[in-house]
Amino acid sequence: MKPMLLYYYESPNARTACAVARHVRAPVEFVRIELRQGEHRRPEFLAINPNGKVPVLVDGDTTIWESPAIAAYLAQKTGSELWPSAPSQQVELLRWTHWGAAHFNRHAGSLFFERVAKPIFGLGAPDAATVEEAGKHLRHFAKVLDTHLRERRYLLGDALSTADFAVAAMLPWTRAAQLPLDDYAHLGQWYARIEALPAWRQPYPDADAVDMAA
Ligand SMILES: N[C@@H](CCC(=O)N[C@@H](CS)C(=O)NCC(=O)O)C(=O)O
Repeated sequence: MKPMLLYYYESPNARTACAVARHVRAPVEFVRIELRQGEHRRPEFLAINPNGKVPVLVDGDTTIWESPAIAAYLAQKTGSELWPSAPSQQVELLRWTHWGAAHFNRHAGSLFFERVAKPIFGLGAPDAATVEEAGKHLRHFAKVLDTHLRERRYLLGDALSTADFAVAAMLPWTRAAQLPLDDYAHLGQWYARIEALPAWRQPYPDADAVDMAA
C-alpha cells in the first residue's frame, strides 16, 4: 500500500496539518515544499493543488487540500477522538473551524502577512492601514474566543478536537506578527494547553526544523 503524502512547509496552515498528523500518529510521509524557491508554483505541484498552496494530503486516489479538511480526514482515518463521534459536536467543530478561517485567522493572517511574510518574500514594508484594520478586527474576534473559553478547556468543551488545531494556526507567530492578544487571559490559557502538546511543539519530520520566522 502506498503511504499517504503530506506536502507542507513550516508555515501556519501547513503546521496545523502536520501537528494533527503527528498527534494522531497518522502513517504519512512528509514532503517539504520550499515556498521561498516557488516550488508551490511548479506544474507538478499545481497538478495536486491548483491553488498553489500547502498543505496537501495525497492518499492513493484521494487528494485533499485545506488544512481543516486534511485534519478531519487524518483524525477520522486513524479513529482519533480529535474527530468527535456525536453529530452535535461535529457541528460545533465545523462552526469553530469555519469561524477560525473566516474571522480570527483571516485577521491574524493579515498581520502575519504584513509583518512576517512580506519581509521574508521581499514584498516591501507592512501597510499601516491594513495593520490597523486587521488589529481592530482581530481584537473583536479575540474577545469572542476569550469569552467562549472562559468556562471551557477546548473549543468543544472538555475534549481537544481538530478545531483547536485549526483555530490556533497563527498563534506560534503571536510575537513575530505582533498579534494584539495580551488582554485575553482565557485565550492565553487555552493556547498554553495546545502548546503543551508534543505534536504542536514539534510538528515537523525534522526534529531541528523551526517555524518560518516565528
Ligand atoms: N485555507 C488554506 C490556506 C493555505 C495557505 O494559505 N497556505 C500557505 C502557507 S500556510 C501557502 O501555501 N502560501 C503560499 C502562497 O500563497 O503563495 C488551508 O487552510 O490549508
